[in-house]
Amino acid sequence: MSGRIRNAALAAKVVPPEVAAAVIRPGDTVGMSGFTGAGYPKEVPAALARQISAAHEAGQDFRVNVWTGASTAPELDGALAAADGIELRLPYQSDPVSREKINAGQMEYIDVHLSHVAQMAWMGFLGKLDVALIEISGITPDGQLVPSASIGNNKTWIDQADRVVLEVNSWQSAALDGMHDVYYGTALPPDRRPIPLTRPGDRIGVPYLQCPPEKVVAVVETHAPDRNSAFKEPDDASRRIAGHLIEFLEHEVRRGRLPASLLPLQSGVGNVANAVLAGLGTSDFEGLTAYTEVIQDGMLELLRTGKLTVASATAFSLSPTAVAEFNAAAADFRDAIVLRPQEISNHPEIVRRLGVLAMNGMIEADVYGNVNSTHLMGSRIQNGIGGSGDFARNAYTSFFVTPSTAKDGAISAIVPMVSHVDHTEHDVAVIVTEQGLADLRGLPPRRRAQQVVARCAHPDYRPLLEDYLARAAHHSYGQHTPHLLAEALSWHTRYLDTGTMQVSAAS
Ligand code: 0RQ
Repeated sequence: MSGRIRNAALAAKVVPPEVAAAVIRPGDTVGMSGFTGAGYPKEVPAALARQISAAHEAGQDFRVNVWTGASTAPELDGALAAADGIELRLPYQSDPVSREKINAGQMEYIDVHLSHVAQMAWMGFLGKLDVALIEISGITPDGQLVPSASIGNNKTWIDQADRVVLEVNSWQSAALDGMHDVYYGTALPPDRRPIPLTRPGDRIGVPYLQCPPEKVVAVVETHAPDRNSAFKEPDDASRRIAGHLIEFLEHEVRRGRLPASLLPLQSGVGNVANAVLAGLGTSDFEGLTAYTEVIQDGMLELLRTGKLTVASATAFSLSPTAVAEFNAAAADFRDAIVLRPQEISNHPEIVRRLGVLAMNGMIEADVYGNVNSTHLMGSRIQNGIGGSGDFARNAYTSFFVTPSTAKDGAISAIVPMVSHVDHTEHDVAVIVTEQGLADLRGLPPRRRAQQVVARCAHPDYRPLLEDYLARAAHHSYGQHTPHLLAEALSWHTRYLDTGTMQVSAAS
């Protein structure tokens, strides 16, 4: 035993992963821990996948519904999807095997705002939760659960499930103990009270997850790393996006629209977001704070250098190098990092109160500022909306960033009309590409379009977009938000027909 299970009653429930997996039956709904590759169960899902495969080989139907915090890793989503073991998945995922199954119509997927998931479960909108399968990093002598590298929806899964299976992972740093803040004060309407959080570093809850011991049906010990891929070194486009954004923030400080230490930062996942954080590291800003979902490499580095004084999130999302650095010095970060349930890290009330600066990636934006974060060519899901909507709608200023083209220039990320809408023009304040930055605040639609095309579109596509807008200005049904509907939608079909938006557009 690793010594992480300090409660005798729960230590007596330790079993091998296969025995724990057998608690899960065909048709069950399982709430699993895990958020952006951190804190997900490592061994029971794989054992479950083997049991599902064996059942399929014996001609039996065996699928489960999987709810998580957000994306997990190959040992969970990948293994279960490869075994054709998932009937329905929610909320955010980024697993390539699952993505293929979802886009082939073989797996159901519900894409939900991350702050909504817990309350949807409490309200009963999602159906019954049978099992909670939760990675933790330890158990206290009095049976409280020390969370792992993410909290996500674990509080809710433990509360709602009939049966709880725990994976106690001794690979996770023991210094995580004390870093979490689990708020048990949430309620359903009409009994809701204000959430008493007014600064990103406030602690309003308790450090441990609570679970009645009789609900725990199995405990498994593991010693296995979180799996996250390494970030790419910021490329030229990412560095230019970061540069535009930082110049804008400096300008806003000079105009008196932001304090010198800015407002709490939220940064999405991915390489561009990481490059922006790296850019902030070399900027003159000091005393920064973060109220975000994930702490990725760039944010850890800002904490290490002292540029960032405090970071609130629900999970880590660190590359293998950064995770090794964190685990070696986790105690040094304990006062500067607060991990919370995702219904609090992403809570609209708090995001609005703090005045968060929200920076998220996107697939494409249209000239009027509507943003597609999820669907390639309007129908093929990439990941999911994740927390981007929680932050974008409620932010002080919401930024969306992307390179101006995809697929080696064959696709423009600025289009007349997005092929799928995740964030409407009402929730998008600033669009940034490597070409420049369009500040859409306070602009009516036609002026927004002019700014987006002039500042953000790639020069290869700018004339096509200008031409579109010029003709729409004459032939559109209405002149408030001019569009040529058939042509707007044909941008995407041009790519599907010919492999480029541009060649066909010119023809
Ligand atoms: O396809 O993999 O086949 O090459 O889309 O593109 O550039 O690698 O994407 O890592 O920057 O993520 C929006 C997906 C961007 C992400 C998104 C193709 C492109 C590639 C992926 P290939 P990149 P990035 C908090 C915030 C929603 C959730 C969120 C995301 C693939 O930021 O998931 O914000 N956001 N959460 O080639 C067709 C276009 C394209 C395109 C890119 N315009 N048309 N294909 N691609 N642009 C965190 C959480 O919530 C957990």
